[in-house]
Amino acid sequence: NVRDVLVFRSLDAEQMAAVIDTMFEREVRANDVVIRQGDKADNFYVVEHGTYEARIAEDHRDGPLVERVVRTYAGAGSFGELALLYNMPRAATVVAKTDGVLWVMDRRTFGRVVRKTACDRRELFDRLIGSVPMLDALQPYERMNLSDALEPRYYRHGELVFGQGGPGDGMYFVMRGAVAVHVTDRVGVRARVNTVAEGGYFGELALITDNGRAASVYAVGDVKLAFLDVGAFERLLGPCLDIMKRNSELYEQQLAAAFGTDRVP
Ligand code: 1OR
Repeated sequence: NVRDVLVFRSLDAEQMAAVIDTMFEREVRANDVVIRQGDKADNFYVVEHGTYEARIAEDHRDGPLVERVVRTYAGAGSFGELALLYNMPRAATVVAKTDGVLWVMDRRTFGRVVRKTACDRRELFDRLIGSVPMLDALQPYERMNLSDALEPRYYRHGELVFGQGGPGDGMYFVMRGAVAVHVTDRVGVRARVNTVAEGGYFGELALITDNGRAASVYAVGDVKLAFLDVGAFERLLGPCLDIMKRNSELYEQQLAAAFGTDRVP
């Protein structure tokens, strides 16, 4: 569970070992309030067992204070990073819905080991995330989680990013340079069907359709990509699925333009 924590993704193996070493277990009972909105932050929590609810109290000027459930953690996930990363009061209340077990990291260790690398990574991907129109579908908090999960990857001109027919292990965003998309049809005719430039994305289709890669992708110039693995894709990009599906309808037209409508692979 600790290894799946998004905010730990930026740590190297040594830092990861140090993190695991300092964490301790805490048992909780159903209805325990683990975090109270507005409080000063003490700990960061990783779910080992149990179900937890994050709720945000909203001010309605006249009516009563209404608490809205914004997120449920069922046996997995982590919470309490926000206030520690940005030195703010707790943004939400987190309550245990069942008995459970949490892994706890205290504020000092979080500050010492996690904060700097996690903030650097968020900064690294901030501009990218702001420049991809599809990601407007995410809330600010969801966008932050996305930057924890992204991983920079570098390619030289002409280098293969992935080959047609290969497995769909994740998707990519273009941070610098561009990529060329090539398709080979059944009789072996090969055509360049598309170019994806800065701010664009590719490799999502195999994740949506569960088929292999529909095309080969090559770097054009020196290229920097941000890779999102399929697990994080499924956890984080739900709100963008419809947009990706709609956009993928354009691929049919690109294929038709490259191969002719009667010979689409
Ligand atoms: P914290 O340290 O502020 C409360 O303590 C925790 O609840 C917070 O870190 C997050 O780990 C977690 N907005 C803010 N915090 C959230 C949210 C959230 N969901 C979970 N937490 N959302 C935005 C609501 C407008 C929900 C997004 C799905």
